[in-house]
Amino acid sequence: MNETRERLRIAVQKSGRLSQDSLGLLRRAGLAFRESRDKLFLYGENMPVDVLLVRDDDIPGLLVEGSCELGIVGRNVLDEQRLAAGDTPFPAELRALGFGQCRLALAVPDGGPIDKIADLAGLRIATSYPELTARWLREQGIEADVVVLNGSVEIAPRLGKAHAICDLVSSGATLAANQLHELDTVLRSEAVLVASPRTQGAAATALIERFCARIGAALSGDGVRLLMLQAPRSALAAITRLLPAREEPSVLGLDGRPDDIAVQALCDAKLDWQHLEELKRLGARGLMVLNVERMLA
Ligand code: PRT
Ligand code: ZN
Repeated sequence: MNETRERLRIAVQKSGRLSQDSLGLLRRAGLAFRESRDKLFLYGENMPVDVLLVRDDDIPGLLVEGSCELGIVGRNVLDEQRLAAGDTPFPAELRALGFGQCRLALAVPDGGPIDKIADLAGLRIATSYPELTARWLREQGIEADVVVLNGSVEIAPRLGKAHAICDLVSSGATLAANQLHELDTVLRSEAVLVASPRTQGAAATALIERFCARIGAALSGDGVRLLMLQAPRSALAAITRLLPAREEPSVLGLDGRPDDIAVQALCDAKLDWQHLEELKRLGARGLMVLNVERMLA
């Protein structure tokens, strides 16, 4: 944000694995947008926050140059580019966002000669993440050659281009389909909210804080359920023991029914049908489970 632009810009992946979840999170944080004609820009209608839709690899650079104040990007992309940038001021990770989980893993062919990290010495490793791979090799005290490939890394061993690979894995199906297995995890990754090192001024800082509080409230509701029920007062201890509650439940008396109580409990996603059936057996009535959209402390 500068004197000519009193709005924040957040860079988000245009189309890919992080796009839907990123925009969904912004909407859950209460932001509403109007799309530009070229579909590269979303104009914030109810908060001075606009979205720039770009390739994920461009996001750290846009923040470094100050074209955007915030971004949502995979930690794998952020940390790879941070290592490549050396001493240049680089975007900081403000918080992890709970989607886009994956890991950068070192993987080797099934049934081959490599079965421990030390066996990689002197061999060739194919990856799209040369900086993170080289850092991991240094940490392991191994000298090996890193070959950069920008796609289809998993077929490199079969083509004879490399002995091992270092690639992103989520379910592991791609590795299995290519007769590879993991030897070690190089980096645990997920989508993260990042901030430009160039942002200045009290107005921008205040707006970023407000935006982050909104994101925090939207994320803190994830997986949280509000359970409401009525029950005999005598069942309270058993009910409290049973519930996967995140804090002590609120217990309220009921007018004219001294033996009964109303209970409200914030529960985590473990709350399931079995809990509800057991609550019924304990005498609970009028059970209601509501998804929590957002929470403010
Ligand atoms: O066009 P643009 O440059 O914006 O997108 P992109 O093609 O570079 O990225 P995209 O959309 O594929 O991924 C964006 C981000 O999603 C990554 O940087 C990661 O942070 C995150 N992510 C999460 C993943 C995966 N899971 C993932 N599984 N990115 C890639 N993969 C690939 C992986 O490279 C491998 O080919 O999926 C395959 C493995 O998946 P499994 O489930 O078989 O293990
Ligand atoms: Zn990309």
